[in-house]
Amino acid sequence: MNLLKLAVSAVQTVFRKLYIPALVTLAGIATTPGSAAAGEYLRLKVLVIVYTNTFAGSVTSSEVENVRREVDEAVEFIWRSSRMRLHLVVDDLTLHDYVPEDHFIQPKPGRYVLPYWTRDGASGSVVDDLADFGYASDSYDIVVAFYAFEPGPERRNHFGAGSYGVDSVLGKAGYITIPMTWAPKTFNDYFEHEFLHILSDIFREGGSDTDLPLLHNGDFFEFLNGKDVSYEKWMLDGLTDADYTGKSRRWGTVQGFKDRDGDGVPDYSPYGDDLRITEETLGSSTSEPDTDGDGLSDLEEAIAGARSGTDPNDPDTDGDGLLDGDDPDPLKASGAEAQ
Ligand SMILES: [Ca+2]
Ligand SMILES: [Ca+2]
Ligand SMILES: [Ca+2]
Ligand SMILES: [Ca+2]
Repeated sequence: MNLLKLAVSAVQTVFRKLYIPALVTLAGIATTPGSAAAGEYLRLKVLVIVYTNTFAGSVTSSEVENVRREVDEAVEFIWRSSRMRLHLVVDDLTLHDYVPEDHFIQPKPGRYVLPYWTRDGASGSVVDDLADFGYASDSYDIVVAFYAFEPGPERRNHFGAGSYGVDSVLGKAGYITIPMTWAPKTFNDYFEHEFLHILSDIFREGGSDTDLPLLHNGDFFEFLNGKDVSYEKWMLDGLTDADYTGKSRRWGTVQGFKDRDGDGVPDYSPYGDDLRITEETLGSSTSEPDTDGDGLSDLEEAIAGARSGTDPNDPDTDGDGLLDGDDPDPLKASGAEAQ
């Protein structure tokens, strides 16, 4: 670069820094410091299998529907908790073939877990089922197998959820196994917990120095923070944008999105994805980071609670007279007792 070019370049930089904002202000157009017209999220592909018929019980089609609904809630929870940086694309497979007892392992006596292989290499493993249905290698990042399991009195506490880490099935996918014993009440807790194990694995194997520690200290966390604070949300929220999208990994793809006001909330779902929360689903402005002017940005509103947010179009969501941005608990009217 010669001196003249360097000088021109410097002048252009100064011009951009000083004069363009000045002109925009003169023209009466609001500018947002640090605004960006785009953002990125990590997209992981997940296959959710439901085995409806096992030695330990069977489930009805409405119970299968319930699993699908719960998984959908978990997808929204993960989207919200990650500050809209992690989206799961979920495909479904429901299998009615009988799964006999000897397909399960017992990591502890009497505690059943469905692995992806079968003991003694017998046919009918999860891996065999995936091959039978023609799933290609590396087509998913995570495979989850829910299975019918109704513990009788003699099987009380004899069940377990688990995860096997990445590179387990279909080439690179991590594997999660969850009995349907707990559905629907504590179902999502287990899904989200096991999911975090796999996510930790994906980050670590992908060369990230960010680990997800304390995965089994949820009870202690609850003791410190109270029951209303989600441990899984805290973990996901603690990761930076660079943790989610800054590394190139074998798992997942990084997807760009339009964000004209730079508030971190996508204007709408990119083609092919069904993002659970966008400016479009919220009905919020794509040109104002704080649509209702209450001091909380549209992103802060959307992620205010573990499973719900404040209203980006209502400055006082709980109607107690305190603006959402000034309200220590904007989801509960001050003075109201916990339900
Ligand atoms: Ca936006
Ligand atoms: Ca707001
Ligand atoms: Ca609001
Ligand atoms: Ca309020």
